[in-house]
Amino acid sequence: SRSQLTYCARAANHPNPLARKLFQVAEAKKSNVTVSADVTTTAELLDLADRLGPYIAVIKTHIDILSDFSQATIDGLNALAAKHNFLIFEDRKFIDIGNTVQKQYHQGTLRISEWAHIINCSVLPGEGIVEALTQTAQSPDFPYGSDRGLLILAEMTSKGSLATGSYTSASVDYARKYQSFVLGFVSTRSLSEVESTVAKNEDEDFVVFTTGVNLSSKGDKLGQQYQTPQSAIGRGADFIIAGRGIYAAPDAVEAAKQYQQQGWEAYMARVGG
Ligand code: BMP
Repeated sequence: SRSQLTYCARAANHPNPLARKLFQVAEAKKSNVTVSADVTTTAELLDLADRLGPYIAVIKTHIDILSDFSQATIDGLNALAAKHNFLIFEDRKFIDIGNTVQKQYHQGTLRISEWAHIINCSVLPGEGIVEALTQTAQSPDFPYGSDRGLLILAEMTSKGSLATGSYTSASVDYARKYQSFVLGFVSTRSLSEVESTVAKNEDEDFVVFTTGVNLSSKGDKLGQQYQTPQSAIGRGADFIIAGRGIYAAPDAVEAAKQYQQQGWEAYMARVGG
């Protein structure tokens, strides 16, 4: 199955340029770690990105939690992404009618399209949200070409999550329908076997990002539920996302190296390397 292929093989065959780049970065850095850099000032964010940069494939931001977002945030992130060869994922979780999300994504206060290679959305509003974001990214005057992609939030790690069943299968439907912009899913497992009303293309290769990864905790007091890198990758994660497990560790750099090593070993075991 797809999950037994190496990142290298998937990079070679993938039709989407950003998916190819993701796999190439993972392979080059021997890292499938996405750090969720949930800090609240630009200085902390850039400092974390610079120190962890060598060990991660992707940095995930919640740009609206920064108390001092400005052009310096954008410039700093872009410069560090180039310096350390990582991609930027803004975890904005668009969830609105098409006309609104187009304005939230492109231009607006946060200018997300300017600096985030990867964005995500919920399909709660229906197919139109995916259609709208795809249309914006593929319009002739969109300046960032094919260097942008979308993940569909198909499941959530919080206790009692309602992102299950028909919501999750609709996520797979829309991923299949808008494959030119949809890179894959944020989910807790591979979704290629989930029932979908849209026929599966035998060559399809959705990228799976799994949040809620932590080596030393089972959850938090607000309903977060964790699994280990081994468990996430065994269930089909291609990229593991860890926040507090890394940035709140006594030594964030040591923690990033540890997640990198464990994530890579689990991947190697999966592909039989
Ligand atoms: P932490 O590893 O510190 O629990 O952080 C998890 C990160 O992943 C947070 O940024 C959270 O917003 C995000 N996240 C999640 O935890 N579960 C989901 O289902 C989807 C998420 O984006």
